[in-house]
Amino acid sequence: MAIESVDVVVTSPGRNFVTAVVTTSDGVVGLGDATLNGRELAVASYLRDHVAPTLLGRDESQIEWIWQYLYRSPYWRRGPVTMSAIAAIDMALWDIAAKKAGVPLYQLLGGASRSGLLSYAHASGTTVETLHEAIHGYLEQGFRAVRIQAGVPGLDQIYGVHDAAPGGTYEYEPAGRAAVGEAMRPTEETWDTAAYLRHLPSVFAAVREEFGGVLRLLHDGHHRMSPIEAARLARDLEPYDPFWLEDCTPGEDQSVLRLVRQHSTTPLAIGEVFNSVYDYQTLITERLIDYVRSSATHAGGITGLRQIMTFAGIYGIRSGFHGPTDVSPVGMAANLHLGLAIHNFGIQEYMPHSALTKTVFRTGYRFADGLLHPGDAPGLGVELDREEAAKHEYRPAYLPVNRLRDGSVHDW
Ligand code: GCO
Ligand code: MG
Repeated sequence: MAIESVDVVVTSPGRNFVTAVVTTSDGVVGLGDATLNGRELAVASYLRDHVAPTLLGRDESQIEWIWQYLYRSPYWRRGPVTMSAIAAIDMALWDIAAKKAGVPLYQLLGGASRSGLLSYAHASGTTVETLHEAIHGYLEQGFRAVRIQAGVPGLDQIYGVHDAAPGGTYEYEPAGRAAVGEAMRPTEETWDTAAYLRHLPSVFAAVREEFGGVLRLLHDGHHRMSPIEAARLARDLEPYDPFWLEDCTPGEDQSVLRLVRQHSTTPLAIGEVFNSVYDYQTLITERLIDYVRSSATHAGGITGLRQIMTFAGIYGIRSGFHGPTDVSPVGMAANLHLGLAIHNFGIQEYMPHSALTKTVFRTGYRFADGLLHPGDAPGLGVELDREEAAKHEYRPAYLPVNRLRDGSVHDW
């Protein structure tokens, strides 16, 4: 059989998503996530203009060959736009292969290595009291692990820190959005690392005091620290037994993690902005991290992410796949199938999509007792309702920009 069409669907049910829809000559449809937060249309064009025409008529069962073709043939390699486009095609081809076999995708990846995937939720609060409320809310839902982010005295608005909306819902969408057809500029937030470093250990202390020692606590540093600042925070959080400290420094310079390692035993997670196994080369071979944060969506699909996890497995490093709302339900399903199959699974981030998003993407994965499972429908187990999708036009949306008090642009 052969690839008959590759369509690209851009839709915005509450936030933007880009989906590749691959259809074979015998009528099987596969879905792949190509959503790159804030740069969605660049990937849509890459797929439509540069990838789709080269795939028509090719044998859709040659998943590895097509991955290598898309990776090696354009001359330009890696980068988030290219790798998200490759990811979408790769996921769609795996979806098709599993649908043709009549099995959930994890069965083609070696079968289930476990009964479910330990997942963590995003708990945050502008104050310690509201943070506690959020954690209590997630515990009631069954979570056994939470990422905790808190307001810092003196800073107005911090990325990822929100109190529950009226009615007690903890859903939030980090990217600001314009109206259809309108231009927008990202909002700017003021950041102060010294204030953050002074405050955060007291938040961990308060949460441990309220919730005891068993609950798994994670924290995301959003790339905001210098190496020595990161080393200090990792050391200061140690008494509170964090599950991990994520993105403590910007990811580009892998060697700086050596300094952080010298000063603490806090487990480290990094990689949501990485795109390939090469981004992890030093981190993995020198065991500078404990968890791989990539998602199938931004790391070349199931094939790309599996390469990373096989490499990591040799060094005892585990997965902590990126699962924010900007990874679409299709990308999330890809993470879950791979996570269920690999031996070196660690934890899965779970930021549930809104009810509106789920009217466009019908998902088969389920959450119970702190664990996610991809479900047992053939393929990835996600359906795209194209009629519903067409009702939600693309709207420009950007993550906020981080600036210091003097106005200079800061990492985040
Ligand atoms: C996380 C993240 C996200 C990202 C977002 C960027 O750990 O889930 O850091 O909130 O910032 O996915 O697109
Ligand atoms: Mg993160």
